Amino acid sequence: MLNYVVDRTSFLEPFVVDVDVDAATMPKATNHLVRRASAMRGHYADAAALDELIRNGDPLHYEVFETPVPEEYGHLMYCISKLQPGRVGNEFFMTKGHYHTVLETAETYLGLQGTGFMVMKTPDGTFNAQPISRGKMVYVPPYWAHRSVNTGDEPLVSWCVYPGEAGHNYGDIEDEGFPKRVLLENGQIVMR
Ligand code: PAN
Ligand code: ZN
Repeated sequence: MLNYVVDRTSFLEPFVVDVDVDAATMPKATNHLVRRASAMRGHYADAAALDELIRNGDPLHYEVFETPVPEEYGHLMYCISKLQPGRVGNEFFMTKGHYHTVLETAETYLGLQGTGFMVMKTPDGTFNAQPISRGKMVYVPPYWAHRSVNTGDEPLVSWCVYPGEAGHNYGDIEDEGFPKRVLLENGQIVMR
């Protein structure tokens, strides 16, 4: 018989969670994070365009639905991320982006609806961007800060999974900024 000792990692009973893939919600989510345009100050190049958006109703930017498990080594956090379409000036709507506090932790993002990019950066400044849409899974390896960008005209919905102990570090990438922005220029999606 395999012996096990429950010490580093909480023991849970198995469970099932309802995920409404079409509506992009977890109906019984206990955590529902909502970020409106006003939560995005400092993130877009065109601060005046963001202020204008905030004055004109402060629209919903993105939501994250989670039913959390212990934030511990061994567990897996999972969530739905739903980012609205739109632009601030010529820059596509995006999430704040973060490093994981435990930098050596990865994340998978399976695209469910919409189209966009996962833009990523290492602490030494290396940049990468991968397309995401229904049926594409972006693997965000350890060490990479990550931000989703919606370049389409419907919500960009993804299913995220990451280690329980990962945590979110927003401050460092906010100070550094991502090396490139995703913009609409002359009808073309460009990164620069
Ligand atoms: C995702 C993100 C979610 C929102 O669950 O947290 O897309 O983006 P921000 O956290 O950058 O505002 C994830 O990457 N979790 O680790
Ligand atoms: Zn993450």
